[in-house]
Parts: sequence; structure tokens; C-alpha cells
Amino acid sequence: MIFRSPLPDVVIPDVTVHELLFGSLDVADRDRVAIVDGPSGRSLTYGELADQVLLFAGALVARGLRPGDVVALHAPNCPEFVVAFHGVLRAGGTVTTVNALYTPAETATQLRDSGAVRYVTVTPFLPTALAATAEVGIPAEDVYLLDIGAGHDTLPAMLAERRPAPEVTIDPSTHLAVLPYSSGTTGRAKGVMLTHTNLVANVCQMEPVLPLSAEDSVSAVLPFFHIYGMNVILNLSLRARAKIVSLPRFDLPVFLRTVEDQHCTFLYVAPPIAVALTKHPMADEYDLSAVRTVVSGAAPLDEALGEALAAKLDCRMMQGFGMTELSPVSHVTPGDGSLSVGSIGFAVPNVEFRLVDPDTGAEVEAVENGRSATGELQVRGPNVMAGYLGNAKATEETILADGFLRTGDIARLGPQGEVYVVDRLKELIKYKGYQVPPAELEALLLTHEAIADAVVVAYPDDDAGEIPRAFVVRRPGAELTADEVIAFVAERVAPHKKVRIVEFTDAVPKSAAGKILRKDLRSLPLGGGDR
Ligand code: 4UV
Repeated sequence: MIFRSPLPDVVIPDVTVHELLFGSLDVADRDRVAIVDGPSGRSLTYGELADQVLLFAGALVARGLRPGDVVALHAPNCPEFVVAFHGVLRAGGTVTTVNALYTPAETATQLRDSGAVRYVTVTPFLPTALAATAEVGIPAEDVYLLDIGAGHDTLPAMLAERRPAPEVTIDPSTHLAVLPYSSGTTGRAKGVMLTHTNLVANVCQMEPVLPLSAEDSVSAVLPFFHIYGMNVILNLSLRARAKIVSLPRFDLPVFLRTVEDQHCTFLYVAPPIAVALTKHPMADEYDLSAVRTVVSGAAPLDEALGEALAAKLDCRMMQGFGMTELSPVSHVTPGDGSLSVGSIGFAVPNVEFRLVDPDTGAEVEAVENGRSATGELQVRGPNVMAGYLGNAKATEETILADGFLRTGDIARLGPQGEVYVVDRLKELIKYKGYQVPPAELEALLLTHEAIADAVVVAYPDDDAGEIPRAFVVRRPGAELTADEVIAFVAERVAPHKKVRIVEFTDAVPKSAAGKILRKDLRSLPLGGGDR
């Protein structure tokens, strides 16, 4: 059975992201603060932002950027990130956002796969940028800095050129706006092709369920490089003409101080921040009374925790479910207290979904005695990605012939038709809401000369939600300690992908067909693999 949003469909305009967000900026909007950098107080009004977006687009096109060119954007949250992001889109380019903490090797992999031809970054990230761009052959002159720095074109200088933004004609429904990376249900990270219409649609789908206005002050501590930060925190807030309060990283006292100083009314968090807000004594030292709404997403929110936070801040608590491949939001709780905050609520407008038994293919049909059977959550709607870049096989495995996208998450329905995520079918590990693709770590472990085989699975963790746990088979006669394995991985990956538990085993359990039996390993108690 196919379920729908309880809300009526919204009209999805056939426009670009730029037209949606900046097309109808009226005089009053121009003077409102669009974004303020929490630590420094540096800010841009909507008028300044809109003007700078056009000037950056003009400067890019003057440097030969053509519609469809891919531009890597590698920067922490800051006002200049927004100028660069929307400038590239306005110029007809496609932004591939790079995780701020990526190593040169991880960055180069994404540059190569995405076919990026330009690179926009900040001076502190320049060593990574130059190593990665050199590896893939992007010339140093095509690396631009958002801050003032030597040896490269900088955003301030490019804006000062005052080049007119060119007319660019693109088809919003096919032209790629962004290429974020996600491992989806299996394998390594892949470029998720999101069109202008995908992003525009999801902003319009979220508007009725995430009520924001120009009076809101929105905390943007989750990164803009991830789809949650990019299309929900950034673009939806711009659409509402709210004030966005950006922070370059999560640091609890700085975050709390900023929420207090900027009178944040709307906090977007992932569960670890909800834990800190609820339980850390430091959270009691700040005046958070302006907070009206907290939205948690990217990983499961514990119901008791959500309720405790709502009570503590005397605010509305909501949970959203999203996935990069869904631009990202498909489900949100109404936030009116009618549903458990442990649920992900109802589908957003224009979204259809079904729950499918992964073994039998049977669809969940009904709720009996307050709950339905479980099944894989599959979603259809205008926010479903166009596919994975250069990977037709993964695209076909993920988007079924009838247009439903497989999330790889197991869910059930509650008495009101609300959805609960109960398990994950896919390999993905989520560390503090960030993706850790096991396939990537397994491939890395296999490059170690003392490792014959390895498998990485999630292990539950109070602080991070899940942490990567490796089962390693040593080569015969090889000496290798757990600490050595941990250090080997830590040197080569961004911090969230570090393997944090290592156990040695004689053989990785595999099915007769050679498929790793991850579920068996996930449920092993600690030390279960030791020999
Ligand atoms: O692809 P991704 O890294 O994408 C995300 C997006 C999360 C968002 C975005 C905007 C919101 O407003 C919001 O509430 C959430 O995380 O990872 C997708 C996978 O993350 C897990 C699930 O396994 C997805 O397939 N996940 C995301 N949200 C939830 C979740 C959730 N609320 N509960 C359980 N798992």
C-alpha cells in the first residue's frame, strides 16, 4: 500500500534555486540580515548577499566557467560560503561540497569522481586543497579563496571586479545544482545528482511543515556541506528571509553563547547536540529562552531525550528524516505534541512512501493493534535524486522502475500512520549523523600488508550514536595490534571515519554466495570477535 502526506500537495515552481530564493527580493527584505558569522559577528544583509552572489557569478564566468562545470566548495560554515555556493549556481555551475575535515586523499577521490574543474576554499584548508587539486590536475590558478590570502584569486578581489552576472538559460528539471556525496545503501560514496528542481521542490515541500518566518533567528552549526545544512538550514531559511547564524564548527560553549547572543529561535541539531543541550551542565549557564523550535535529524532521536529537551527549553521539538538522495527531507513530525518525538512523523507534501518486506517484497498494508509490520522505507516524489553520477548500476538498484527510492532503512507505522525508523538494512554507519561508508574503510584496511581480510560494522555508542568497529583477519604470521590498526586508519581518513574498536578474528563470516554477514557481526557483544 502506498501512503501519502496528510497535507495537500504544494505547487513546485519550474525555476532555478536562484530564482526561488532571490527572484523576488523586495526592498524590505534587502535590509534584513541574511547571515551572521557567530564568532566574529560579520554579517550580510539579503541585499548584500544577493548582490555578491551576482558578482561572484560574474567573476566565475569571466574566468571561463561554463554551465554544467563542477566547482568544489570546501569551507566551514560562514557568510562567504553562501556567496560562493549561490554564485556558482547562478553561473550555471554545479557545486560539489567537500567535507571540511577531509584528508587530501579523500578530497582528491571526490574531485576525480565529480570531474570538478574549480576549487573554492579558505586559507586554513589550502594545504589540503593544493595537494588534492595537484593530484587531479586542477591548476593552482583555478583555486579561489573566500578569505584574504596570497597567491590565489580571492572572493573580495573577485567581487571588486564588479563583473555583471551573465544570462544563463538552464532547464531546472535536468540541470544539476549540486553533487553531494553519499554511499547510499551500499559501497563507497557516490555523487548524488540533485537538480535545481530537486532542491526547489524540497524547499517548497518543507515550507508547510517547518514554519519559519523573517522573524526567526536560525542556528546553523550543522555543516552546509551536508545536505541537511545545505537545503534545510541554509536554503529554507533564505527562502523565509530568516536570519541565519553560522558557526564554523560545533564547540559547545561557543554554540551556547551564540544561541544566547543572537537570540536563536530555531535550532537544527543532530542527536549528539540534543544530548549536550539536555544533559551537559554548561547548557544551564546560558539563556536559551528565545528558542522556540528544535529540529533533530540525521540519526535516530531517542524519545525520552527529545521530551526532556522540549521540557527543558519549553519549546517545540520535532524530528525529521532525511537522506542526501531525497534532497533531503521526506518525513517530519508535526511538532504540535500530537505524536511521539521518537517518530519521524508524516510524509512531507508531494511525497508518497511504502514499507516493503526486504525478504518477500510484500508491502505493509495495515496498522493492527497500534503498529504495522516493518519494512524498508521507500520514497517517491519530486525530491528524489536524478541518480548517482556515472553509476547506472547503483542508480538502478536504488531507484526502482516505478520511481520509488530505496532508503535502506527499516521502519514501521504507528496508530496514526506515523512512521518509526527501527533499524537499518544498509551497510552505512552514522557517527554523530555523519556518514561512514564501511566499504571505504574495508578497502583501506586491505591495503595494510598485515591484513588479510576485514569488515567494518556499526557499534552502538551513547555519545556518537554509532561508532565504526572493525573485525580484522591478520595475514598468517603477521603481528598487528588493535592500536596499530586504529592508528593506520586514523592517519588516512577524516576524524568521523576513524575505526574506534578493532577485534581480530580468524575469518569474516560470509554467506555461501560470499556476502559478508554484517548483521551477525553487528549483534556480537564486544570481544565477540577476539581470539
Ligand atoms: O544521506 P544522509 O547523510 O542524510 C541525512 C539527512 C538528514 C536530515 C536532513 C534534514 C532534516 O531536516 C532532517 O531532519 C534530517 O542524514 O543519511 C541518510 C540516512 O541517515 C539516517 C537514515 O539511515 C538515512 O537513510 N537518518 C536520517 N535521519 C534519521 C535517520 C532519523 N530521523 N532517524 C533515523 N535515521
